[in-house]
Amino acid sequence: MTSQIRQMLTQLFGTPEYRVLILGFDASGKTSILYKFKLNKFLQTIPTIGFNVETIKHNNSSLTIWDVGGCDKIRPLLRHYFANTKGIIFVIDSQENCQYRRLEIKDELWRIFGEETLHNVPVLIYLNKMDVDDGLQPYNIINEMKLNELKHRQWFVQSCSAKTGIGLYEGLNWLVNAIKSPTLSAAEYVYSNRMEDQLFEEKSLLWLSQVDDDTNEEFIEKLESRKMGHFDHRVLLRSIWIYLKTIGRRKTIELIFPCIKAYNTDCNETLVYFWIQIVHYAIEATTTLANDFAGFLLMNPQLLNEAALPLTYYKRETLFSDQAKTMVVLPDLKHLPSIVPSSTRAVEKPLEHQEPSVVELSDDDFLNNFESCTLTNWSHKTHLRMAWLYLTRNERRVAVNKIFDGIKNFIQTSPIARKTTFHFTMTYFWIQMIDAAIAQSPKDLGFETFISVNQHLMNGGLFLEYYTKDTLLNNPIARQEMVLPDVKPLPSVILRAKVVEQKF
Ligand SMILES: Nc1nc2c(ncn2[C@@H]2O[C@H](COP(=O)(O)OP(=O)(O)OP(=O)(O)O)[C@@H](O)[C@H]2O)c(=O)[nH]1
Ligand SMILES: [Mg+2]
Repeated sequence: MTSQIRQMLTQLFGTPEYRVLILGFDASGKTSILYKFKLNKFLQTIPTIGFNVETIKHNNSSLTIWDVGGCDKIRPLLRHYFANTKGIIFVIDSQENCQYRRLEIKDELWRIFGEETLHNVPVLIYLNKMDVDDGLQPYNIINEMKLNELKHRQWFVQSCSAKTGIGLYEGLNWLVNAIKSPTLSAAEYVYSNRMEDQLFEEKSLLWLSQVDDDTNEEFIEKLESRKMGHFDHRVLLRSIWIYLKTIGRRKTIELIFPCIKAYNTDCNETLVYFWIQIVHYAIEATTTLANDFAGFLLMNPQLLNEAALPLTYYKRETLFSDQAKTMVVLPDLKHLPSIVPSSTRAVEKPLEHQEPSVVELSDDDFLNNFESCTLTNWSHKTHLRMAWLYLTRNERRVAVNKIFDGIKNFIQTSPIARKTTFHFTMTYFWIQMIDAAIAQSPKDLGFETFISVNQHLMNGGLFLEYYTKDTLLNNPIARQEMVLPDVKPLPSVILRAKVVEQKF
């Protein structure tokens, strides 16, 4: 709806045009950024003598961007470019390790802030060259440039790389919105209507498919030593999730606020508390054994709805009131979900206390131990992992044979399985359920993530949705051969595979 209205207004009044200046010291990457926007290419540049000017279209606006060379001789002439400027992009090289030069940058920034003609003009600071390791982080810049002392000025620090393009559009989105809504703070910007559009959906999808290559411990270490390259909503959720699971709620609240404040000056206490509550609720409601955040998000994608979810509990004016920013205020649209800790929830127990052989062994070791009948655990989850491994590593017919033969062999040989007897239909039932879940899940998931997105498989009584007890359990024939379900048909993997083939 909002986008339709926007479209109509654009048709009536045309595309708004804004003049934006890119400033910053020499070689910080101004020209590279300009041409990454214009041509989507990382060009070989030479130091700019004079200026480059390009017009780009962004979010229904037209930006005329002036890139003025950063060398000392040109700087005093900059003033001539200031008139009618609606936004400033100031580029800082994140690899700038000379402290003296950083002091010069600070002086230059504050000189710009003091310019009469640039009064009220929003300033986006790009911390460029993030593709190179160990660079400065936004909080270094916020502290060193004393940005917190700025009054009556919208500003935003965005890590980026002209080389890879990362962060560039996030920054530009902020700038365009700040130009259009002069009173919007950085946090409010995220919750403004514009985030409800396609851009937001793309971001959510990206977050959902993101693979974390650091462990939870490494993540917390980076967070607490203030080495996190950026602090976005996904980072907030993951911090809360790890803290809640490891140190409990009271300590989470104690630790999370100083952390956020170190990275982001726009810390709205009510919002942070809101996310703690929502993540806590999701943990309680999700009986996942998996200890990976990506799996948790897959099961709770609503958490990524950074903009809309809080506004289903709070009126916008309440959430962004001065009071809500500095102390927790209660929601005025509906109650926050309440947390009733469940004593039976498996997730509370450390993973290693549950099923050591399932959790600790590598996939190869697990299968070797199964085949040599030395596995020390014969639980439902062990069955699932064994069948999942065969089905994901072999063609279906081969996998089914291996599972049938493997189980029979294990039952005959292993002392821990003596009490079990082989059940043909039951085995086939689980193979079918696991195969159907594999067909529906993203590829290349580890076992724990696979299980966390297919929690129904952990329900050992799932067969009762398909068979009556009499047909499956009290029926000797079902033990010897395949008996068809009498409640509803099993999911058909072959059919689904065909549909997928046709689509592509
Ligand atoms: N690795 C890396 N190098 C970058 C990046 N952005 C710019 N550079 C390099 O930094 C150098 C300077 O880039 P320019 O875009 O010319 O810098 P500038 O700020 O326009 O410099 P002046 O015109 O002299 O003021 C070039 O060698 C670029 O290739 C980046 O994101 N990553
Ligand atoms: Mg240049």
